[in-house]
Amino acid sequence: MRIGVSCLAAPGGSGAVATAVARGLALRGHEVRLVASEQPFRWAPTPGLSFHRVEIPPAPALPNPPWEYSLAAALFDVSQVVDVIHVHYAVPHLAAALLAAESRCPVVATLHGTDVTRVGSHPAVLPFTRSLLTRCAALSTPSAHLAKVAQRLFALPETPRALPNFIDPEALRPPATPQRAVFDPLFSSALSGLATLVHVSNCRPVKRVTDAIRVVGALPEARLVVIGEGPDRAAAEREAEALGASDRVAWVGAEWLPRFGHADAYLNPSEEESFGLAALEAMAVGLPVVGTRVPGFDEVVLHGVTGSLHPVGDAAGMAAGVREVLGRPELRAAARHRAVSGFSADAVLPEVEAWLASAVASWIPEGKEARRRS
Ligand code: GMT
Repeated sequence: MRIGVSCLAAPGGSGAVATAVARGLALRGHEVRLVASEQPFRWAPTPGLSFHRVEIPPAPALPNPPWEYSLAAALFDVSQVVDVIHVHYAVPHLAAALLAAESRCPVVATLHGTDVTRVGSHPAVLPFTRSLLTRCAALSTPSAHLAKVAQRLFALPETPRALPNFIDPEALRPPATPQRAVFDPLFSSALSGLATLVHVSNCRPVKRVTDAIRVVGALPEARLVVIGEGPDRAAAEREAEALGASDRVAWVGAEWLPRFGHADAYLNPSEEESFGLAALEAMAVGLPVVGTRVPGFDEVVLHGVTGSLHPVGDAAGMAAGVREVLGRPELRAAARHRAVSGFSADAVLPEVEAWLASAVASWIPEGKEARRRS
């Protein structure tokens, strides 16, 4: 197939998944064009994969740069030479793709979470989002939970297909001998050897990064490494200060990700998580996950088996969960096993491929709109 993929370029789960799908399908012999504002953060040159940058013309008369218009223009170009356009994160990619593709090729969408739960379902845009979703040739979500939520929110005629986030088990491996000391340079020498928790976050309110601080605040025997930037970071730093835990929290860049397997546990206190790619990646390198019992996330992390789940905001419960997983070293292997056996690229990519092929095969252009055969 010739496939156009459209996604957000900035660090985040949807861009990571879109890039992994684009690369994986290219490596399986498809011709893939990835459209974004810049090369997505996980971009890597791959045979069969090309990058199409969205160029925004100067428009001094407009209040904002015409982003959606330019995205549609880039997708219009791509739509001339592909069999299908696959958009990730519905807002605004879906509107731009449907406008661009007209009746030339089908448009399919992967909904990732907040694109529909927080943005697309806002009363100001809900009827429009619903119209766009019903004009897609196929819809997918990373979890069965989000599929149900999307169907209910938008009164969709069919449940979207659940196609989980996935990992490459070869690229993400646990270290042969985990060594906490790897993180010692980030902390004062007095804190050497403390249990190490890690958390990756865009520090949006939905991630509740401040709860991660409260968890480590309640655990004098632990320290926390956060990869994250975003609106709630300053509040999280103030919380650490207030709890007297600043010296046990280090904020680092993404270059530390490959060392995460040396930590003791991954913290994920989100109030909503359609799947939880960062937690899955942590599991792949052998970390048990302590987080919140929110639907979607509980399809990835199994309480008592690969981690410990607690009510949203229950920092004391999560701190107890950390103590529990620290006492159960066998959870490292269980976490790795679940990541590899349940969410491996080799298992998921063929499903994505078949889903796309079926959308292409069953699509009939109807007037100027693409509709499903049903
Ligand atoms: O979680 C974020 O803030 C990033 C967001 C995104 O769209 O980039 O992630 C969402 O999509 C990921 C990939 O499908 C999922 O693993 C995340 O759980 C989901 N985030 C939320 O639902 C909050």
